[in-house]
Amino acid sequence: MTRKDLIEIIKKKQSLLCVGLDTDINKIPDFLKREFDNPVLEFNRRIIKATAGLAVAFKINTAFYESQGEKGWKNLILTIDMIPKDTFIIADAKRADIGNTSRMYAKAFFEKMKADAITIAPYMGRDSVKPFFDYKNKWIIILALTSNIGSKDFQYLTVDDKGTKLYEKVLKTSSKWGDIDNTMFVVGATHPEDFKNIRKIVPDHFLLVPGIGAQGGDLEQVLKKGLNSDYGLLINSSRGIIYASSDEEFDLAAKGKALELVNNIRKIIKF
Ligand code: OMP
Repeated sequence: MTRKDLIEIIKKKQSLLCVGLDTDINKIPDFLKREFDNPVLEFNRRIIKATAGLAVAFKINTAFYESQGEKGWKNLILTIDMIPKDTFIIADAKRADIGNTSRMYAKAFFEKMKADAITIAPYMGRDSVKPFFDYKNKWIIILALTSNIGSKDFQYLTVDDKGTKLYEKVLKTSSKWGDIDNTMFVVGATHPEDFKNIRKIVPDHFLLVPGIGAQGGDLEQVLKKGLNSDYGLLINSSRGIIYASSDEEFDLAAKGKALELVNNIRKIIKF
């Protein structure tokens, strides 16, 4: 998907929402497990159907599928097949390795799985990310400032005598590896105070922002400080949407939560 296509979808749906399909077999409604051979796929089917009109993107965290072995991997591919074409698909796999291996990861997620984007850990540097850029109209989403408490362990450490923080260095260096048409950055909504600074370093890139909902991130501050002239933000919520209810109408409850988030976005942005 191109940047132009993504912006068109944002305008059409009047939304920045990314729904996270972090589908945990232990958290889905019991009735699905009683009534369906493949309850995970049925859960995803209903969540996708209920929220696709509001979701610009779906983010599939591969851990929830890989943990289920062969069936999980199949469900990952079958889930992607169910997602409507006018939606950006993110494989949240947090990969990157020596170039020879990254080429195989790129093939797995961009060719076999047909994701539009993959999340990437930048620790191994340029050559570990380069193979992902060989795919036209595919996106690399680089971890910059993550939403978790442990983000403070390394990401705020200073790396030179000018006081540059590690996450700033990641943004400055890796933004030159690709361009605004194929690179995004992960910035957690739990760090609203850093968005202004991040926008000084990468004013034009899209940011994938997890941490809204279950992790308590600040949506209003993220929007006020993080928006750019092309919107430039995808706001992810996983548990806060997909586990809104465990009764038979869980999909309607998920749609309600998605709409609540989208309405909060629409209060601040005029599409
Ligand atoms: P919820 O907290 O349930 O909304 O889920 C957040 C999702 O975003 C999970 O799939 C996480 O793995 C992912 N995530 C973070 O929570 N924090 C980050 O810094 C980065 C990600 C990510 O790359 O998506």
